[in-house]
Amino acid sequence: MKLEEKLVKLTESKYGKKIGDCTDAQLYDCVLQLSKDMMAESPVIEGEKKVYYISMEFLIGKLLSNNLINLGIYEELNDILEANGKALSDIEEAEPEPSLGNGGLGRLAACFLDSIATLGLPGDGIGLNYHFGLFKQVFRNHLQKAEKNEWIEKNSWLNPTGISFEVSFGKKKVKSVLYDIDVIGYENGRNKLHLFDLETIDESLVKEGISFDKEAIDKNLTLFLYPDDSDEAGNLLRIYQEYFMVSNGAQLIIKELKDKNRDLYRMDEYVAIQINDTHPTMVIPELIRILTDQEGFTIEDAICVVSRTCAYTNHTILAEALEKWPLKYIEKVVPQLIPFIKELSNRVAKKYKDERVQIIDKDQRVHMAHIDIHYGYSVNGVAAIHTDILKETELNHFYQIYPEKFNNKTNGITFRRWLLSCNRELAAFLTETIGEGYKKNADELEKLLTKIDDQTVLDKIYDIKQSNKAVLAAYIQEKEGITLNADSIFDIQVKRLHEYKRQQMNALYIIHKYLEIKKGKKPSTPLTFIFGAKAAPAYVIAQDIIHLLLVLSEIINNDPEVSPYMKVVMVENYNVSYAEKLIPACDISEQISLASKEASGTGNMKFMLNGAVTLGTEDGANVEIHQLVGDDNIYTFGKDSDTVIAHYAKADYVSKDYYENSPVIKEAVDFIVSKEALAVGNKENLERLYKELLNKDWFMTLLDLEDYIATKDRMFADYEDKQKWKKMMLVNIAKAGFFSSDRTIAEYNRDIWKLK
Ligand code: 26V
Repeated sequence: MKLEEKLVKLTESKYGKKIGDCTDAQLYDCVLQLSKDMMAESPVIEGEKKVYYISMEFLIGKLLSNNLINLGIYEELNDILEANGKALSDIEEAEPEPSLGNGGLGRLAACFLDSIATLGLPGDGIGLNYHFGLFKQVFRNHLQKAEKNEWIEKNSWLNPTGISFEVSFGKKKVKSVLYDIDVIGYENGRNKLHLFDLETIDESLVKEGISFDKEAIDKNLTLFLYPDDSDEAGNLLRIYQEYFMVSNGAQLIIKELKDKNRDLYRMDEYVAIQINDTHPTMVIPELIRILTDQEGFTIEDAICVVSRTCAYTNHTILAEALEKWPLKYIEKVVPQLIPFIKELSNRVAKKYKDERVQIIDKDQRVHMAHIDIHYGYSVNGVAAIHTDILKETELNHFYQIYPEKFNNKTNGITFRRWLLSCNRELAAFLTETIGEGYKKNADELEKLLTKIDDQTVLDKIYDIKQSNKAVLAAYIQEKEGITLNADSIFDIQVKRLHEYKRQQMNALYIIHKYLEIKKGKKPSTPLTFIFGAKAAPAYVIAQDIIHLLLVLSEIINNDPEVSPYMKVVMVENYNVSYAEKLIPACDISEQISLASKEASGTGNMKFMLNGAVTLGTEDGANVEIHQLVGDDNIYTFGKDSDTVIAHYAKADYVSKDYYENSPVIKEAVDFIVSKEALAVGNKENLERLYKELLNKDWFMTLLDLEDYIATKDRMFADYEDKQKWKKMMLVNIAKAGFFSSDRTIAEYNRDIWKLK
């Protein structure tokens, strides 16, 4: 049956209407069904060996447009809808966005699933089906408030499977239900994302905002992602969630092996388990427990085969983000794992005396990463500099023991979503200019370099950017009620709010610029500063930084002397869908983390691919972007990671010195508690942030501020040279091919998974 006939049949049977008479929501429902039916017909990818990517987060975003592209029917459907007076872009708006991730780590997992399927590799995701996901952010009185994000509708991408497992928390038993989401490769077969849910989940437990009874495990387990971890009940719930996921995951993996009559003693020949950060680490002792308790393995055999099956990815060196659970907590949640964790720990203690490599430390805390490193066969970082820091500093004592386990896998992004889907105009122009090949082989983007002196190509890339900026300006007008000048420079920083990412440094630049304009020094081209960021509800300083940004936005946008020259927007509830609108419209990509702290970053890659120029520190994947585009096509600044690491080692960074020695820094920092700021903002929030910057500034904002101001000013001046800017845009697009997650996944497979 032809596509149009299928759709007509669906709208008739579901709603008794013709295509043109349906609402957008009804059409979304029908197109969802149509896509699901087509995906179900696509062959499941099979092979000798399969990878399970196990992760507490899969930030998949809306799926409709991506799935239509991968099914190869986007254009045709677009035309059918248009012929009936409908727009696919409106229908896409009707899809709710699942928020099953915090940020980069979760989004990476989603990009990886797309690439695994696209490369035709057998590989499934294992995660949790959070009913309200990560919170929805709203702003009230210049402060972030958290609300639940309802995304599961009667018809959704979730397919019930009928599969259910029992999970024991000591004597308490709960049952799971498994939902699958089909993951369709680009013009290729199908894998699955397995999302486990609690059979007895009770949504009515959530009363006000995102608060709920944290003790009622049999009702609350899969309500939210990352519940508040500031108290013991929050921490325990997190451990309950982690164990629920890995126990279900382990049972599913063993079931699939048995269904295929595989010999469990040779599990490693059929399965690779990629552990996404330490959150799923308990899968190691859990598998060992199941193999010994239920499958008759000796502990020796169980440890041996599990260690050859599990591989670990590290995504951060931040000490506060490395999981170290009190043994007591784990004992409370899963007493049955304790003998196994102790056994693994004792074996290490017997062999190595160094306190730094122990699994259970002197304070009876379990270092989850240490389980992964001792009892996994691969340890990888996510960008070259990050892996080097792991080897040389953070995990050096492990690198000494197991040099052969360490390897780097620089992150990547799926070009299907982050170019073909979010920037259709640019993708079409690239196809016209360099052919179709880049869609399957991202390195072919380099062909664009032959057009560096082709004025038509340069002009067109610039024009597409201008048109994307106009689209974004209209969207922001509608959503945020702020009028933007589409001819201004769009400078964008979107990512989770964290002090190490230094949104506060960007805010200080904005204050500096505002004061300059007040003194009569006006920028040649108006400036638009756009932020998007959610902050963990319990992270006080992060809330204060959001407050400052909202206060600055209010002051600046309403100052008639200044607002023609600069505007500041903090968009509400930044998520994947918002990213898809912001990234194609960006001129300057802000990647300004304190060197050594951002493991990789992946937003940096998305912006580059869409023709933005990076303003960044030598951190994470920025270093590799710099190497690829060369000094002339990126703006770097700030102290390097060696200098920063030395400051920490010597504890000799004193922010007050920088404040006192620089009138420019002093003026900007003082503004935070000026009469003007306090007239709009809260004393408590602003004073706390001010004091933090002066007396602590753990992530060294003031260390790089002067260099940041100078480099950013130079960048704005260079924007005036349109020809130069257009060439920088072109080089950035042309060199982005390396950051395709297809490349990353091919490397994971070559070096770690070795699927046939
Ligand atoms: C977690 C936490 C938890 C509580 C306290 C503060 C804190 C700070 C950071 C984190 C991050 C955990 C791991 C993570 O999300 N890493 C990100 O992984 C991305 C994909 O590899 C990478 O691009 C980002 O640079 C890295 O931050």
